[in-house]
Amino acid sequence: MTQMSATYSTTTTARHIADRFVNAKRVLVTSHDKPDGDAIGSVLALARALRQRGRVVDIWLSGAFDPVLQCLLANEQPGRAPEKLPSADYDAVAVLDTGSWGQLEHLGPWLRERREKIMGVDHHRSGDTDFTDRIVDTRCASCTQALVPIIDALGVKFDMPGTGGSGSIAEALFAGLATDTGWFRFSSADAAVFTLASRLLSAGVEKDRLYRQLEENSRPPRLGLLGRALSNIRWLANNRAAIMQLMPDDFATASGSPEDLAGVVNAPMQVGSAECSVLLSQTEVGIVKLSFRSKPALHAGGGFVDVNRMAGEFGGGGHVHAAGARVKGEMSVVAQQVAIVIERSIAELG
Ligand SMILES: [Mn+2]
Repeated sequence: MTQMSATYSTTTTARHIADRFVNAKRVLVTSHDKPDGDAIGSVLALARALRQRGRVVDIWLSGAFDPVLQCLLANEQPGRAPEKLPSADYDAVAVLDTGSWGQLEHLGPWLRERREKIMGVDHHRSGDTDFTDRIVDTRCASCTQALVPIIDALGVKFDMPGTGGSGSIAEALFAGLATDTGWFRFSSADAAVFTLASRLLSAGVEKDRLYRQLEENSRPPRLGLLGRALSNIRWLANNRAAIMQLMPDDFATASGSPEDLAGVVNAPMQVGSAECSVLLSQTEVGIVKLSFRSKPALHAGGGFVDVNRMAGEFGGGGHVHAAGARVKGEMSVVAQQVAIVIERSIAELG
């Protein structure tokens, strides 16, 4: 499980990581379970860069992911855990966008046996993996941003005009950067992010097409689930926090699945007083999935709800404004626990 750790930090240089990859004949590149846009963008960007350097690279993805992300894969056919585990001999393994064993459930045992071959690249604050060589750059808004110095050290030119089309390194980097910053809206989208975005757009990344493919490409059940979530919204702490719940019945009625939930947790953030939103969803008996979002209050000097910490109380984690957790228990009990944690966090904020 994710835990705050002072020792989860960079141990080496981008140059050293690049050299280790160049010295490997065959490389496996993977990321956390249920990969998001940044996880898949990171895996694709590094795999494409290493192939340009003549390495044989296999991509492995673990668990289900939002089907809209399929477009990023282009012609790529990644190995999929847990259905299948890698069987080739690898000289090096890259684990991207996570440093948490809890997020590596399906490939975890396979990875633990190859610990000395693994290099990690991440931008999260906390982690409990113990790979000797890793870059943990929490200043980066996405893992794809943290990969750029490594790709530069590989000597691969991903930002020349005309190198940013569909299936390119630049497109994969941009996809991670855009999705992890809420399309450049979150506070993490700083000057360095826009500088990188500019570099990628100059290469020819088609951001309008990517936006439509990634953000305006949901299936109808998403709206069904959004409607059902909004219909049971509960406001806490003077309308500063919202809780929504989706039960197996809701998924059945909407003909939806957890992959259709992308963005549903964000809806309450349209409300001015909302500083925190939590979506509780249940599709398996006895398991409640928690999704947290927060935004700073509008009033001057307002702090914000750290949902990474909040998710941590439920064995999960993420970022200060977006985090998640999986909890064993009944919906009504978990919802009550979440409400208590929210009330307390907001009371602490004042
Ligand atoms: Mn990320």
